[in-house]
Amino acid sequence: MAEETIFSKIIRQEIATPLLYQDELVSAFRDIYPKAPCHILIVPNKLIPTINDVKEEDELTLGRMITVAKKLAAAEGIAEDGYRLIFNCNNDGGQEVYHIHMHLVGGHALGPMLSK
Ligand code: DGP
Repeated sequence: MAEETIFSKIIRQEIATPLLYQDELVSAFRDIYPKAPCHILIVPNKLIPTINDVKEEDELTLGRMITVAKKLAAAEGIAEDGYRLIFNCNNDGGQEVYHIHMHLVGGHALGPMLSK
């Protein structure tokens, strides 16, 4: 059994992080350490520790994460200028919270995709 993270508590609203979106599959809330003017995390309600743990049965949830990202980008007013969607996986990918999440970042030009 994978261990729950702080994200499960946010999803269940056991801690007071405002939700920007929630449905039966996914939730979204602002990143606590924003790396850009807009930095939102879109997470499956179900605990999936890493992208390596994704199963075919999760495809609907993963697709929903993208359609929710699209809607939130429009709501944030950054859709036309553009934004970036990021999944980090495990140590080399820089993953810190082991409950998969898609970062929606934008609000200014983000520059090169990777930097060290
Ligand atoms: P990653 O490195 O991809 O695992 O990103 C984890 C992100 O989660 C990081 O940008 C900071 C954010 N984060 C960690 N703890 C919390 C929290 O308690 N609340 C919120 N809103 N964001 C958090």
